[in-house]
Amino acid sequence: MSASPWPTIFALATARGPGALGVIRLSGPSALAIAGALAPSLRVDGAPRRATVQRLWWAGRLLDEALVLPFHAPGSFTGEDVVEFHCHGGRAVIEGVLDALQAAGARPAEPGEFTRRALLNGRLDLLQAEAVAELVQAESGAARDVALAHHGGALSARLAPIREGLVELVVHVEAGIDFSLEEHVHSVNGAEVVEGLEPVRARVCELLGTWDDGRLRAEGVRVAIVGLPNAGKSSLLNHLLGEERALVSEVPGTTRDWIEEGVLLDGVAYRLVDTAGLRRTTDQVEALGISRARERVESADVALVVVDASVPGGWDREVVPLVSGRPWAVVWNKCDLLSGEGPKERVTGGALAECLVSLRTGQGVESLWGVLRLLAEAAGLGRSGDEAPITRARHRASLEEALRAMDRAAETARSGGELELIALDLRLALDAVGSLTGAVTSDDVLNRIFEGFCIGK
Ligand SMILES: Nc1nc2c(ncn2[C@@H]2O[C@H](COP(=O)(O)OP(=O)(O)OP(=O)(O)O)[C@@H](O)[C@H]2O)c(=O)[nH]1
Ligand SMILES: [Mg+2]
Repeated sequence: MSASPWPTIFALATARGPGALGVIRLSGPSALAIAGALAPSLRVDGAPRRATVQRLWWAGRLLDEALVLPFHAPGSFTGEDVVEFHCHGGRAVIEGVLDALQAAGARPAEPGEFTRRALLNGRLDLLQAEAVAELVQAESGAARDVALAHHGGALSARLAPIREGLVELVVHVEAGIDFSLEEHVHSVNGAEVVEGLEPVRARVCELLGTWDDGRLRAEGVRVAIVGLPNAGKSSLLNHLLGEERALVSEVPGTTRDWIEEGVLLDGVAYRLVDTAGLRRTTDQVEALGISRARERVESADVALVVVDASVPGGWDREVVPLVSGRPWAVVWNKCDLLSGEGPKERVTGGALAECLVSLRTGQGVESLWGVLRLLAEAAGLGRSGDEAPITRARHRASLEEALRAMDRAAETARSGGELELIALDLRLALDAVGSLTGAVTSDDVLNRIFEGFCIGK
């Protein structure tokens, strides 16, 4: 039995609902004893990590015949004694086993509680714990690759030299404070601090430079589809998805609320957001839709402006201030209705690309994917080429905090300021870096991170 101070917890680790298998996890000091109470033939003191088929009973009733897999502390995911029950995935079977585990003395796990224990028992650091959630949520190959790199410790490894560099500097500066009167101790001077900070700073900046790429790979590229009513925005969404997801009609103002759907392109997820056509309207509901459309564009990484090429006034220059600030392109649509060469109007205001298509006949639509890729790359996709980029706002905020503290320390050193002040800022930088891996982390931060987990992880 492990010496864990926490109660024994359980949860269904696989998705709820009928399935071939439902895996239930049990972790904590009483895990082996509780497993033994359900599975009388289980040898709880037997070899760990050996799966055996067991009949599970409770209150004289047979609940399932399941594969039971015990792990002994500390050699388990959580670092505690753990038992996995690979049950038949039917609702009644799963409910029966979960009820029995509770009756036998375990309690239902909170979201992320298994991973949290793994963290607290030193089985994972915080970046790796986050990667567990990233792996569960990964929709694209790109997101999976980044999550696996993080899970394998690649990002933590990038932070190690940053930490070491800062620790070395802190030691030097603090020695300078403590032994300033002793001649045999070399007291650090300002120039040495500034010089010593240089390579550490460069590493932090390099990591910060991976943010856009990392976020786009991990979360996907948010693409806002905007334009005047009836331009063909919903037709474009449907075309890119390959299904009739949004209503298309000749009535201007068909789309009211925004519609978001994901699609994969070259292993990267694109989150396409169709929005209400932009126009002045007295219709209250439509106006609400339009204001939501504006919000979606503001939070998008890139935008596709759809324009009806067949009508004069199809190009709406008022859209430019809305989409600028992110890479955007113009999709001239309805080219099947054009008699001459191309649209008579010119786009004004910095579009990255233009393409001429007919979403009705399919003319030119092959170019749309290339345009999307171009926009995504302009937004930063693939820019870092880094195996383990930073992916979360938390990562960026901590690194920026470290950078600010380092810059303050350098400034103090340059202007011949107190060593105490320099040491203080260096320690703050160290804390900020430490908060990334969880070396220095408050309960509040942990709560916020694990809130995002699902139960059973
Ligand atoms: N001729 C022609 N008609 C098209 C083309 N693309 C879309 N349409 C038609 O244009 C009309 C409007 O298309 P939607 O996709 O609903 O346009 P929208 O921009 O989503 O419109 P709202 O939701 O009202 O803002 C529909 O009748 C479509 O069938 C095209 O390439 N050629
Ligand atoms: Mg529409």
